[in-house]
Amino acid sequence: MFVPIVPAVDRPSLAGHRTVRAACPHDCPDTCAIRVTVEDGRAVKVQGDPDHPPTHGALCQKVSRYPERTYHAERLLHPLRRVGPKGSGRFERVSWDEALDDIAARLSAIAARNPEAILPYSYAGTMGLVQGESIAARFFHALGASRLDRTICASAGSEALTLSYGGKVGMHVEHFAESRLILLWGTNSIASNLHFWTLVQQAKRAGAKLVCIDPRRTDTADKCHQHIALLPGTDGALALGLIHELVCHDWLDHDYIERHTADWPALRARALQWPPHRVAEVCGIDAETVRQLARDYATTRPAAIRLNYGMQRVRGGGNAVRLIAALPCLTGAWRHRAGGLLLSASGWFPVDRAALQRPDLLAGRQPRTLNMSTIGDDLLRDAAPAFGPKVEALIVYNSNPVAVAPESAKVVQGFRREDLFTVVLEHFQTDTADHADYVLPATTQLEHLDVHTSYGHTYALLNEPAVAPLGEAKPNTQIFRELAARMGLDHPCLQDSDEAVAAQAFARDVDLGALRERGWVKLPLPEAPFANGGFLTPSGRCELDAGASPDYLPNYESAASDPQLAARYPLAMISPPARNFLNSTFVNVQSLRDIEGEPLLEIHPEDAAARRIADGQPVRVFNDRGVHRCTARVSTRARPGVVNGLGIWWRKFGVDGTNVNQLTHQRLTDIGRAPCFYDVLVEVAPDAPAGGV
Ligand SMILES: Nc1nc2c(c(=O)[nH]1)N[C@H]1C(S)=C(S)[C@@H](COP(=O)(O)OP(=O)(O)OC[C@H]3O[C@@H](n4cnc5c(=O)[nH]c(N)nc54)[C@H](O)[C@@H]3O)O[C@H]1N2
Ligand SMILES: Nc1nc2c(c(=O)[nH]1)N[C@H]1C(S)=C(S)[C@@H](COP(=O)(O)OP(=O)(O)OC[C@H]3O[C@@H](n4cnc5c(=O)[nH]c(N)nc54)[C@H](O)[C@@H]3O)O[C@H]1N2
Ligand SMILES: [Mo]
Repeated sequence: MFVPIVPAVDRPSLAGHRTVRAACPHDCPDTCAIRVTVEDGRAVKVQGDPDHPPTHGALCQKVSRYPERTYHAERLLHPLRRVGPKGSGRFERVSWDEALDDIAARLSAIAARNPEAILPYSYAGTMGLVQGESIAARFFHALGASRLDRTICASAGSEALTLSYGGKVGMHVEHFAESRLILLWGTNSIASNLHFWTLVQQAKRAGAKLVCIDPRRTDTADKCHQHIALLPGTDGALALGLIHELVCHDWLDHDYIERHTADWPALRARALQWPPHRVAEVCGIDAETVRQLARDYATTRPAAIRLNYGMQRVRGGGNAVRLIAALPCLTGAWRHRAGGLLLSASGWFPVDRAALQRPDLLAGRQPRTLNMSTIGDDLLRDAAPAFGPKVEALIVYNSNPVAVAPESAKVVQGFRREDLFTVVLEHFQTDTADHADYVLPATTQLEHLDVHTSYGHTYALLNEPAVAPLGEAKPNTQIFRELAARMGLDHPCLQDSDEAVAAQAFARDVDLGALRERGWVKLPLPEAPFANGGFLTPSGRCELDAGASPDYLPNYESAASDPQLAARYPLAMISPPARNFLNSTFVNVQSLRDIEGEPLLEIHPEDAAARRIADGQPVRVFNDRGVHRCTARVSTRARPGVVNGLGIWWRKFGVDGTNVNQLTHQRLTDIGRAPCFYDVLVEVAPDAPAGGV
């Protein structure tokens, strides 16, 4: 059990000076262990924990600015009530009692008619198990509110991996340092997984070859030995081509395939239809590149694949993950601890979700589930038998959907509905908070307790509160506890303290004593998890072809699927994260925004010349869903035929109050019902004469 919280002190206390153990809350695979220096009740510095192996004493540039973000002059410190029209961002200060009484009354009235008209909307603003889906989930379950399918980031890859391996599991990240070949597949590690990059450099120094597979020439691609700039959404075809070569050259580990996989003949037959020249045509690369990659992969031991979520944000993203996940089973790469694949490690953690979220509070009710990735359409839907009631109330926490959800024009239209009652728990006046009826100030990671897992390493972490809540801010948990009490939801678990919730988070294996003492604890797992098979599927084998049989699926928006659309909008657009933002978090931290500059669109010199676009020129990026204005960066970071709009800017910082999601759509991936942010066609045109503005 947890002892009551007294912020941990791990150094002899100078006058008013102490160090608190914390964890980075952000949606990033690194989940760093942090030490916070507190002087006279104020957090003055955050540093990476030198003892935590994945963090090894270093924080990224963004998170090293966490105090700047926390003490930001625009931090929300009091509850606010809307006074202007929806979306105007005009609010007045109110007391907590006024705000919570009114919110409770409004929600109770809706719940009395139909609780499913109330929808929670949350994602991973904090990845904490306590400030994420614990008391909040209990509150919505007790109400019988609509449920939310949390698909906006990773569900295509996660569900695909679960079909193949039985869970979101893979290599220990540390062992990449010993790999001899590393494929960085759909990931810009230097930007999005910096601590992994340190391990890659160790491997490189020891002689490993690094291959980056990414349509964009990222910083990461620049530092690898080889960069394969395939067209977005063609990874499944590349994987099939590699399997083709493994078969044709008999670079297969027959013993591993025989003992630890299922349905190999079906996958083998499909792959034989993908000779390198066909793959090359689909992917927009050379056939020789496919042959060489297959040879390198098959003949270098140990060979490891760092797959990341960048490549699954397309129609065929789930299938592509399954095809890539087959590779280390076919060559037996899993036999070595430095071989195999890592997409996510989160499935290794024994998180007790039922204890945290208490689905039993539904008491037999089965409210509908709405997909967060189609929030634009769903907010605009009327009541219908297949849909259920119109959404009348939306409670947003840990997310900024107006900026991050696809097809923003519809999302904004939905959020502007005068008959929608919206409550937003936030640190800042985001694009979403601008559309709230009430904005409630939430605490940051420095001000609340939490426990964390990671999707990029295998250590559980603790976050102790370092300082008292700023202003009148409250933890998400506290806000939901108080709302529950006001609404007469009286199950005792709705009043569990944060300490109690933290103690309920892990079912086993996590020694809370050690967590408290050191701030982190490594999970007890085998070093080479699938050296002898033992996948988490019911059969214990890697399911190569079960379920929806994996195949290459061209993008929704591509010449292959829709030639007429491709004729009008010939450029594919991807919108990967900017290095100095974390999705839309940190966009309002001036020092970081200064580094990113302004919303940019990278375009290849040939594509720019064909459109008379000069570097630095304002451009219009458009398709049938809208127009987004930004500045052209003419650069070979973009490959011909593909433009890169780095995200995710707040709309209100955009030239015309839009961001890249003005152009994205709400169609969903093959597996996992996820958005297809990188499966988009656009055209680009100058917005003003070159040299103008
Ligand atoms: N600095 C920073 N770090 C972050 C984030 C951030 O916003 N900023 N976001 C965090 C979050 S929420 C997540 S989910 C992770 C994401 O982590 P990753 O999945 O590693 O995401 P990215 O770094 O965006 O890598 C995506 C890369 O995939 C490339 N890509 C796009 N389409 C394709 C494709 O079809 N095929 C292939 N092979 N590559 C493609 C992009 O050009 C980009 O370089 O990062 C986390 N870390
Ligand atoms: N075009 C395009 N769109 C994308 C992506 C892309 O690559 N391209 N990436 C997608 C991905 S991978 C993801 S994960 C999503 C991310 O989408 P979101 O999960 O919405 O992430 P953020 O934009 O970082 O917004 C998180 C918000 O939570 C708030 N927050 C943080 N901690 C707390 C807390 O303790 N309490 C409360 N109440 N609030 C808190 C932060 O202030 C921030 O405004 O975006 C997706 N959207
Ligand atoms: Mo994400």
